[in-house]
Amino acid sequence: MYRDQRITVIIPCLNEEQGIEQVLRRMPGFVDEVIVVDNGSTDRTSEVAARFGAKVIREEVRGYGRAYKRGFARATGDIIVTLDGDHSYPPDAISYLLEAFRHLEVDFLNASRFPVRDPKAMSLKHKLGNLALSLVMSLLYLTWVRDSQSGMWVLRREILPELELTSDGMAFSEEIKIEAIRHPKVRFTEISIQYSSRLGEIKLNPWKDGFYNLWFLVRKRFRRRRRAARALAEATKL
Ligand SMILES: Nc1nc2c(ncn2[C@@H]2O[C@H](COP(=O)(O)OP(=O)(O)OP(=O)(O)O)[C@@H](O)[C@H]2O)c(=O)[nH]1
Ligand SMILES: [Mg+2]
Repeated sequence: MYRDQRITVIIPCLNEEQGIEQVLRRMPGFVDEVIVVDNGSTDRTSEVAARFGAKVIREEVRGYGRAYKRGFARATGDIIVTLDGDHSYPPDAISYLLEAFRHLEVDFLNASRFPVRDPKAMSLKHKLGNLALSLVMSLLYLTWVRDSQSGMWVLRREILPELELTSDGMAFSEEIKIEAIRHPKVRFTEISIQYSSRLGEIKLNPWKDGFYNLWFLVRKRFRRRRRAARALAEATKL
């Protein structure tokens, strides 16, 4: 419990036996529920996560978005906090994020990895890719988002049914932010955290995921519009 709110932490994992142990070791005591979504790992991720007190659920179909959707369906807390299983996001920043979430009176808080202080944490290629994606997203959706690809968020569980989450892959991270930004009743903001280099092997495919995420941003922006335009055309037909 954190200030009368039940806290659920959700961690999607694909072969993160090294990272998940460190993440769970550093999990603050006030967290009520830790859900590790094992996305078909072939290593000891599930055993390690269970040994360190997490509720382990499996999602056999691969995909970052798939894993989150499975985890969200099982979460019971009032507030959900997310992070990767690779120990790149700081579990000890959870109290700081929850305090900011409360003080800023928001429903969705994005933890930005920028500015990156540890030079080893992110390659120049990833920095530029992240910058490009965040710039495009900010322009398309008319809200300044410094880190559209961050995997650490704090959100109120009750907003989830309001969000239209279609992506099963890496684009899920930007999609959940877009949905939060566009929803008239969801208050969105962003603050910085410290990002470190991951443990274990990277699962992201930088070029493929990067270009796909760019395409997804644009498609989502105009698809809705087309639907809205069609609805307007229908409505004005008479
Ligand atoms: N890419 C990918 N990640 C998955 C999948 N299922 C779960 N994950 C987890 O989602 C998190 C994000 O993947 P990462 O490889 O860390 O991607 P990233 O954070 O963009 O890249 P890093 O900067 O290397 O951490 C990790 O905890 C993965 O284990 C999946 O099907 N694909
Ligand atoms: Mg990661």
